[in-house]
Amino acid sequence: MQLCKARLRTGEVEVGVVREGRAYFLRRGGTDGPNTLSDFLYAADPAELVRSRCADDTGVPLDRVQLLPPVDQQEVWAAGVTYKRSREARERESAGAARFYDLVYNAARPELFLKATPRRVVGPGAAVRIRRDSRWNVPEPELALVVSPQMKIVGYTIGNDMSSRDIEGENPLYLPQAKVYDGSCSLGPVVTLAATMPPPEHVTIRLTITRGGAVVFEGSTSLSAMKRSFEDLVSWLGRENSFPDGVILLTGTGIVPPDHFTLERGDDIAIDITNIGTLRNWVE
Ligand code: DO4
Ligand code: MG
Repeated sequence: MQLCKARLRTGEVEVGVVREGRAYFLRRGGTDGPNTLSDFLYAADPAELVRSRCADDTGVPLDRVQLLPPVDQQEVWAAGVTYKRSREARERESAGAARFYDLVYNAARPELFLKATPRRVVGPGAAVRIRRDSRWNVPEPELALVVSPQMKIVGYTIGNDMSSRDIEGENPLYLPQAKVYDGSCSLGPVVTLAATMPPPEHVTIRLTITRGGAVVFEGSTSLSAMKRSFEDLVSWLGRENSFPDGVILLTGTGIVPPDHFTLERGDDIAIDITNIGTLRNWVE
């Protein structure tokens, strides 16, 4: 089962269940809720609550609504160097600090960083940004975990951890500037409920970058190439850290374009993940 958050032509924001290219909006519950996407996702039985709130109508084609990023008040965090490909790329870009990437890849404690606040997140079809003070930028296609305030993984969505490789490579202490800026994160198009997600070995992540109608980069990886388990990442994230609104956790990238590649303004980025869909953005 997949849920979305959408803005209608009237300007109203609704939560919907997505089936065969249509969104079926869910009846709100007034002052007691459920009202927000989080209310549905964090319910004891999200699928049952969705079924009980689904209006008996014909729904709306998805291309007639503006899909919003599936985030309410949550912070977005990210894990890093969880795939060998990411470790290797970082070792090359950060000659002076290469050994730290090898250390973190093999350590028990993962790299975790605050990636975005909701205001910095864009949704499907919107523009992600590259920093004006950077020359080397890439998208990072990542599976995103939707985690409840009780630190339970309730769903999955697609995340793009936009990164400035020259800033990160110059000095690892610049990581927050390489990673966190306006329009640096994209999420969507839907949240697939945890119970309906296939096991990692059956999940493929694909990245396609198109420039002026021509594909300039294509890559894919299997989720099973990830070094750490989701549960391990979530348990480290929850150490000495509470998330009353829940949290979104990007799980790291296993796809890095070759070192000569950088994004340009106007590029189209499509990230496809099995059983979630395709998150498309353009670069501003
Ligand atoms: O250490 C830098 C960031 C790593 C990252 O974002 C990733 O591996 O996806
Ligand atoms: Mg990343």
